[in-house]
Amino acid sequence: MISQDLLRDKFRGALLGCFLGDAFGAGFEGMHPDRATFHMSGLDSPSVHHFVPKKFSRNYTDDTDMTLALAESIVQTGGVDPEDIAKQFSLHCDLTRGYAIGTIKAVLALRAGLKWHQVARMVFENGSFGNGAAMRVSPVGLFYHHDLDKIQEEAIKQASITHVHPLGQWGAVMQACSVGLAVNQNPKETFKKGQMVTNLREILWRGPIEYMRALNKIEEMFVRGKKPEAREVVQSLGNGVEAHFSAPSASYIAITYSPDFCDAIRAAVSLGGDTDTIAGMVGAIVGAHVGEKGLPIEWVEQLEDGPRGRSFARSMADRLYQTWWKTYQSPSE
Ligand code: R7I
Ligand code: MG
Ligand code: MG
Repeated sequence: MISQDLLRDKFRGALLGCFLGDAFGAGFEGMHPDRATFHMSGLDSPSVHHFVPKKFSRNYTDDTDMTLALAESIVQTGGVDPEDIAKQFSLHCDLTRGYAIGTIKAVLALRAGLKWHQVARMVFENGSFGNGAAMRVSPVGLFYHHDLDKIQEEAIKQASITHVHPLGQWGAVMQACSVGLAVNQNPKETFKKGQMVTNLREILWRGPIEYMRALNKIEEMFVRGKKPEAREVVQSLGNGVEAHFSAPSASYIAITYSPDFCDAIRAAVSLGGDTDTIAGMVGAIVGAHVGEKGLPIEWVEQLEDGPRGRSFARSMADRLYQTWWKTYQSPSE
């Protein structure tokens, strides 16, 4: 049984972890894995473990922006309500923060008055398989951490506003389940790798085959034991903007490196490609494992702190935790 203090700290860890990974990763977007690896090399030694590289951007992008809007909606409605999420996206998404075309068009259409179920096929006729629904989904993993089946259902529901392609939706399921499973792990121990893969399999067999194939590859890498080079992880699992080429990489890196937050984020950035999103997803999973107390304070203090900056993200995590407590734990229930 997790204490209330620890659980609240885990909610904070996940949202700030997403923020950190997103901001840190944004400085390395689109890099080849060899170049990204070069930038990260040498920073894992104890004397420079918390060193903040110059290319570390302090500013969050769409990944954190949408995560906070989704969290706001769960707080407002006590669950996942697509109509309200669409309203929050419409009100809060700052489209200058590195959004991709599918989501930009969807948000603009919502602002123009279209309903939430009318906007997801405006750019891609089969729906987007981008990782936008996965990058923002950590609040769902936190809020339903006590029920993996519910995480699956609600992750898909929140995805369907912008991502109706099954690959886009199930990338969100994989990421949300990884966050939920991380909440339930002891922050003082490494992840129970075999257990994590088994639990993810129990959910992901229901979705597209790509995610089961990725889980097989993840398991093979665990069996081999030695941590592979970034280039090999990319060859095996991907580093792209597509949900199925990024959510599995994020889960793999988080499970492999947690509870060391700095090493996990550096390993994510070393993959190159969609670095803000993969590092943001890794940050959310590892943050849900170790809590804010397990995050490097030197890094957190660097983050922007404007109206929707790091203090806002921390208080959003607290409100999400309070909503969870009132919904599922309150003695008056
Ligand atoms: O998924 P989405 O919100 O993008 C998230 C990414 C993250 O890396 C963020 O950090 C930000 O940089 O953007 O936005 P979408 O436009 O729906 O999907 C992202 C991209 O995936 C698209 O712009 C396409 O390049 C690609 N994509 C597709 N390409 C061909 N056919 C997604 N769906 C399709 C498709 O059906
Ligand atoms: Mg981004
Ligand atoms: Mg990205």
